[in-house]
Amino acid sequence: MKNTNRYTLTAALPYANGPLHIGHIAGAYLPADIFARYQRLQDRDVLFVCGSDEHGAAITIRAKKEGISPQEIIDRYHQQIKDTFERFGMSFDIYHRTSSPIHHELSQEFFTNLYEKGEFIEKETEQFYDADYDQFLADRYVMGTCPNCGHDAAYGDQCEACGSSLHPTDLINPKSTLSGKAPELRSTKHWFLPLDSYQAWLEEWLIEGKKGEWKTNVYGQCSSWLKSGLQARSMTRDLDWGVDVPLPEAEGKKLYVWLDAPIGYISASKQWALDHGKEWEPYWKKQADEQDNSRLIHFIGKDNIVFHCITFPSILKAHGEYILPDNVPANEFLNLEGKKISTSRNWAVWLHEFLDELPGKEDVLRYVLCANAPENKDNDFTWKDFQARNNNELVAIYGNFVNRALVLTQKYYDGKVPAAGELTERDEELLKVIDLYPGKIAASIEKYRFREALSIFMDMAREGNRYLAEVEPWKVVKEDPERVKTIMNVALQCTAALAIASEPFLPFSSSKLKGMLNLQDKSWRDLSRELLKSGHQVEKPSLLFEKIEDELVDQQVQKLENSKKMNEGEAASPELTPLKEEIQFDDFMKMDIRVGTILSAEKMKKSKKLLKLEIDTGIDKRTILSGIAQHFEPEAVVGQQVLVLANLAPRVMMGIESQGMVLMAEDTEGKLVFAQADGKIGAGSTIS
Ligand code: B3M
Ligand code: ZN
Repeated sequence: MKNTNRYTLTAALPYANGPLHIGHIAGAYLPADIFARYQRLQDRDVLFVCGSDEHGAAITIRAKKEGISPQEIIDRYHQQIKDTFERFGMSFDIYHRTSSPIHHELSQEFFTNLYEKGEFIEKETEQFYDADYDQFLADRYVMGTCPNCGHDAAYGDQCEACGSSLHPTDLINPKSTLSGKAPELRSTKHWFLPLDSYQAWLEEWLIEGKKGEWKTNVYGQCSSWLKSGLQARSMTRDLDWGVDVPLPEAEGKKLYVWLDAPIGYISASKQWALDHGKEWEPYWKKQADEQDNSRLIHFIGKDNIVFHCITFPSILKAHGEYILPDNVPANEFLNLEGKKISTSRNWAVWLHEFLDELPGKEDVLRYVLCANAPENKDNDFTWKDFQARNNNELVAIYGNFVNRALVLTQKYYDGKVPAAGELTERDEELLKVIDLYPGKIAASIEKYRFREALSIFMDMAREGNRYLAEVEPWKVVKEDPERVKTIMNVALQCTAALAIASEPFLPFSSSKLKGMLNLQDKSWRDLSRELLKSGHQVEKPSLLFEKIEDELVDQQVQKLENSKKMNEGEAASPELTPLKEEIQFDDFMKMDIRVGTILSAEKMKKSKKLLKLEIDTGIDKRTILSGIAQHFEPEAVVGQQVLVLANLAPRVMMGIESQGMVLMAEDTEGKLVFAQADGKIGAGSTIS
């Protein structure tokens, strides 16, 4: 039997390279907070940790983009993220950061521990190097043409057009995003974790051991990773930002961010123990009796599954003194108004902006993001649904019931809970709900089914609301005031149960309602059909939730649309790649630009971006692949006169030779337009 008294709960460490949005919250943080609050309410020993992930290319790319140091980036966003989590009611025991000395030391200890055990393989590898910047290039610092789909801005680790994962040396025409030049290949030594040698153990610990226990989306992804066979992964990088590799011969090398980041959960725990005079080992180290091992649960989004289920457990296993994750209930992704959330296109609801613009609506957002959580498949957030759930559920059911119960108690009994008389069957029906529903909510939370748990909570409120609507105390009170005392006692017991059971999901309104009921000292263990004793004083009520009007929703939708337009405009001035090096007049004179006509156009099967064009250049008819498929339908460009760079060296993409380039420009909307071409085809470029 597993120890169910101590829990070590972690929430993915957000990169300190930008603000939080609702996708982060729905994916990892809200489920974690619900689970942590619930376990504390069961009087369990919970350590709930999080912190900023402050290393890796995500930070340095942002710093380069803004022309400031990585330290300035992480200081800005670490503070903003920490504040925003606090305002949103995230109940971490500590929100730490991986740039801290305690984290660097622990990460280096881990590395040294594995190094001294001979767990790493040392290997010389070829890596791209930018001579102008005198630095090796991390995968995201190399861009080029995707060998699979021809996308001309694929990154060294992934092509975002066709999704294939790449190695930088796969790219056609690779360029450094620092100097814009073609990088050199230089050899460099790195230390690899031979994940393949953990394959058998992972198949036993995970595939056998977690079958039926872990969520199918998580278990499925791990199985396919293991089926495809694990490869050795480098645990060090040539970077100027991160945790130093603690080896004399590793000058200038840093730990791979996915080696140090999960260790951040442990270093945060160490810091918490220091801050509070506590022990951190019981939450992370194997205990003499494994029954006393803490239960380690990682709350993450699906893009972090492999690191939390394969890499980090292998590192913990190799170290030998640590417990392993008991569960990793990863969520899928949340979309916004039917589209993928995109930080670069500002297609997001930023949490700090939500809290600024909709003060007092933290619980509404928690409610909606839990009710719509992408627990087993991607799901969508719309402002209309946000309004509907607030008005039709929180206001019309939960808030309405609680308000009626408290208003009538004030009106009839000056806020004193009346003694119940003889119970009718109908009373018994609602009291049975109070007996049963908290247990159902608990069972769902224990299985990480938070949507289900929340809907059971709302059903309990619905039953209370239905009870009052059916027994109508406001009518009965004239001829049978004794009966109404029983009704109001029963209704108030239900209100008290809702106040306590809502805390994991809706901590702000739970605290407010417990205040109105004078129940501040009551907890889950006190839940019962007789929680409120007769004579107990309750306070004058105020509304738990306010109706949300259309204009508030319209404002938010308009704000999204505006940011989309603005971003399309910004796209017209792509800041992604720095200005290329200066060319001379003679260089320009080498270009032969002709006016041509598009004779035919067709989409390419394996590419979202390319159209295959047949063009009459006046000197010949030729094939050119052009990255305009997302801007024009093939039939719309046939007959179009275009400017063709006719003496560009041919290039093979997806097996087809492209002989030249069609010149395009971007308008202020970020749409591609043909560079103006009119005149007889074949006309050459003249310089005015
Ligand atoms: N910083 C989050 C992400 O991939 C990553 C999580 C680390 S958890 C140790 O966006
Ligand atoms: Zn591609």
